[in-house]
Amino acid sequence: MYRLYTRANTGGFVVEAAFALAGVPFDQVNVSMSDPPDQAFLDISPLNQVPVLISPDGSSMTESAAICILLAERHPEAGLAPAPNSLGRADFLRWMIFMSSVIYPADLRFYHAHRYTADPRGMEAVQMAAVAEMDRGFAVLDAALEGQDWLAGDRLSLADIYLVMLAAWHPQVEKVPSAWPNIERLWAGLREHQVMRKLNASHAMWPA
Ligand SMILES: N[C@@H](CCC(=O)N[C@@H](CS)C(=O)NCC(=O)O)C(=O)O
Repeated sequence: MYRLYTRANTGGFVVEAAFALAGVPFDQVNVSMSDPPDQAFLDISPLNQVPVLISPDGSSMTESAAICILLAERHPEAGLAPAPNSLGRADFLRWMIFMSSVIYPADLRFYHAHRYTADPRGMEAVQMAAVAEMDRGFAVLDAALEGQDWLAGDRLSLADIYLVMLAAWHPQVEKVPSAWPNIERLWAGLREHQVMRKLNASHAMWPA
């Protein structure tokens, strides 16, 4: 059985969604932010971050996008991602990496600004630049969704859920509908999705 180290309102959200959509059982371990960090957890997550996936063979991995791609690959029957060699595959890989390497780190710079400057007076500037970078990324994704129901391929994939997760973390979330209407359209649909509703009940990513 898989084990997932996760926490409410974190990148564990999209991985939990993957398991739920695939109907794959997993052992959920809710990790609290501990200070100092727990050594046993650092052994599997050197940066003390969730999510962490432990596979049935005992191996562990971090990185939300990589975990999503792996689960989609291991459970192809669930259609968590466009199939390899299908038309949407390149978009799926492209946008998963884009989101995890451009927008997610900008969230970290906003929410952990003290890590990104040695000058406490610089924190506000770090946060402002982080929001600007998020906004640049969301504009690219909104344009990619123009005239399309889904970010990759012709059906819901983990890329769409990843995007909605990041949108929900935007520190100025109220601007999403007017700034990025295509993202808002996608999100509006997913708010009604049974699996998302159930997950949101425990993660409280957005108002129910
Ligand atoms: N690149 C990692 C980032 C994971 C990450 O930053 N997780 C956050 C929660 S959303 C965390 O555990 N933060 C605690 C910390 O950085 O101290 C991924 O995509 O999984």
